[in-house]
Amino acid sequence: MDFPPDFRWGSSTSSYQIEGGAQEGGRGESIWDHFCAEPGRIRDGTSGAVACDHYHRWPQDLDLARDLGTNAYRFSIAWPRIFAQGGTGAPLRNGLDFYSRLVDGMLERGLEPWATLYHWDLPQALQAHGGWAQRATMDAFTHYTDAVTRHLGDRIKHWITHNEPWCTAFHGNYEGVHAPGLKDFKTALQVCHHVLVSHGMATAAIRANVPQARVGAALSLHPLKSASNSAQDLAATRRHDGLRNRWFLDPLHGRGYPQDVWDLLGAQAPTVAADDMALMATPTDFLGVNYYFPEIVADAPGQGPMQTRVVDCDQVERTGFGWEVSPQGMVDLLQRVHADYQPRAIYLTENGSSYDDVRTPDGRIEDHQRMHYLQRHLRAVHQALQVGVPIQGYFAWSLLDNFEWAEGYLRRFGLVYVDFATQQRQLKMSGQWYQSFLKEETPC
Ligand code: IFM
Repeated sequence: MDFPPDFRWGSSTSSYQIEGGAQEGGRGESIWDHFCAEPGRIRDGTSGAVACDHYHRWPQDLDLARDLGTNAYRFSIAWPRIFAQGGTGAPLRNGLDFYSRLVDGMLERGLEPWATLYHWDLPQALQAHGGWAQRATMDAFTHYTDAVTRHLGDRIKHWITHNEPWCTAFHGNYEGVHAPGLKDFKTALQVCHHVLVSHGMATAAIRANVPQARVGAALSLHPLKSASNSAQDLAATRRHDGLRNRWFLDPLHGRGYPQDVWDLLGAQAPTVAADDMALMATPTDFLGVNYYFPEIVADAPGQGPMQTRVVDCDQVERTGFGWEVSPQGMVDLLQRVHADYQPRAIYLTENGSSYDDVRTPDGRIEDHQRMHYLQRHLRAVHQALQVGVPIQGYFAWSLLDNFEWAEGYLRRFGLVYVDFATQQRQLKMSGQWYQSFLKEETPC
């Protein structure tokens, strides 16, 4: 199975999920440190304070990424390591130096660095002043972006402004299951708006500092199916798509917010300033797509902001996390995004699965299901490429088992198993398979 010769093959991680070292180098508190300390927020009562201790063990982790045979590595920068309070003063030298060493480590190992600027660890000091619901946070984010790109832009050419703005806004501020744990739809929409505008502001800052930068955002997108062919369910699916997918895709591609959703929001709609829509539409070089699962949608009067519900269908295959496994959904989604929006390039910036891994008596991790998941999704990428979708790379989520947000350490997504008691790493069978696939020894 042929993939383009310059295709990026990678794995993906994020700062709060792997770094640990929460007290080191002058790092400030993030909203996730704060959230995890509140009883009942995290299913197993843990936090990312130590996580994979990547802060100290990064050379070993980058060795693992290199040994997989990947040529790129996606990671994120912890904003509170660079600005402990998130303000507009001088950046923390220790934080910049940490990422500088990390990036040098990637380059020494033949891994192209792909940096995400915001993967959810907002400085708590900013949240104390309203966080992303305040426009000042957009300025602070631009200031942080400016400092980081001045320092690392000589070596990092690929920049992702935000990871999954949907989660930032709605998991964090409407459902209350992620930090900061609010449950207010209007706030969530305002947060979402500021995140999307700040994407444009940051893009300009990156371009100013980084010659030949390639910039994009990573969106969590879902292919949707209607629960039935009834007019009600079909209309509900369209509304659900409006908030889940088009609310992000449309403004980033210069179309403004989808009018049908805007009309439904009424007084909940965000406040939009004069230049906001133009900023959100700042041209990018690629779209990052994080694909996990499709959703089946039914009409549900009175339920949720779009009067829709996601139907649980027991006929489908699911991961250990309960997420539907649908490689065809990935093909459908990629084709749809290409047809409707024509981004210059698409990267699968995340895709992966969580299962309960167990060691065999002789100590191996035989994660057949994850391996099979990976194989089928790589075939789906290939299928989408063959019908003309401009996919230029695939980043498996995740290199390592890590802190899975509200689920704590109960969900393992890694190609590498982490024993959190000893911090021992061990390549799983899925990781071995990816390795042999990348060496072109095994087809997918
Ligand atoms: O672990 C997360 C990641 O931080 C963002 N995308 C989805 C992953 C799995 O839930």
